[in-house]
Amino acid sequence: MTQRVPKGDPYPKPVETGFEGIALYPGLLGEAAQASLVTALMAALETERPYRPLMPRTGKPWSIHQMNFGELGWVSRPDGYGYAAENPANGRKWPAIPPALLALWDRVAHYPAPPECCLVNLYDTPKSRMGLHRDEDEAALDAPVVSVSLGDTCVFRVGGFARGDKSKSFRLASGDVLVLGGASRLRYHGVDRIIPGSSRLVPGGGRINLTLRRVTKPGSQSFPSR
Ligand SMILES: O=C(O)CCC(=O)C(=O)O
Ligand SMILES: [Mn+2]
Repeated sequence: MTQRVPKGDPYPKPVETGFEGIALYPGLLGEAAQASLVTALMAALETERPYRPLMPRTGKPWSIHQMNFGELGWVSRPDGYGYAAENPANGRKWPAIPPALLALWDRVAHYPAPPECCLVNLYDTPKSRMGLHRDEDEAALDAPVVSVSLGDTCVFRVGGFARGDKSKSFRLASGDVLVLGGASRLRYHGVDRIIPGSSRLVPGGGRINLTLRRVTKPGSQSFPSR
C-alpha cells in the first residue's frame, strides 16, 4: 500500500473529511508499522482472551470481539458499560498499551496527557459491524479519540449529535488513522460493514480497530466507572 503521508513527519496534516474536528490520516501507518502492531496484538492475545461484549440489560452479544490495553478498559456487560481497571473475564489488569500507539497519540492527538485506554475491536466475521453510538463515558471529553484501522477496509459512518441526524459514510483502510475530537467529539459514528478479503494483513482475515482514549482529566482523582 502507498504511504500517503510523508514518512517521519512528526505532525502530519490530515485530509478534509467535511466535519470540523474529524481528522483523517490515510495510510499514516506504513506496512511495517501495521505488521508490528498486529504482532504485538497477537502476542497479547496469547494470554488475553478476547470476549464478545454484551448489550446492557438485554445481554445480547455484539457481532465483534473486544479486549483492552491500558490502565482502564471499556467494557459492555448486562449490568452496564463503562471503564474498568481489570478485565472482568479474568480479574487481571489489562496489558500495557503498545509503545507505538503511545507514540502515534503524541503525533496526532495534540493533548497534554497520554491515553489511558486502547479498546481493541475485532471485526472477525463478514457480518461484524458496530451500530451508531457516541463515545461519551470519558471524563476527559476535551481529549480526542484516536482510532487506528488494520486489515480489511470498513465503511465508517459519521452522523450528527442525535441518533437520527443525517449521516455520511467513507471507507477506512488498513493503516488509516482517524481522530475524532473538538466540535465532533460527541458525534454519532459506527461501522456499517467490513469488506471481507480487502486486506491480507490480519491472519485469518478481518479488521482490527484500535481506539485510544483519555478517560480521566489529567491531574484528577477519578475512579473507574465500574
Ligand atoms: O471500529 C471502528 O472504526 C470504530 C470503533 C468505535 O467507534 C469504538 O470503539 O467506539
Ligand atoms: Mn466509538
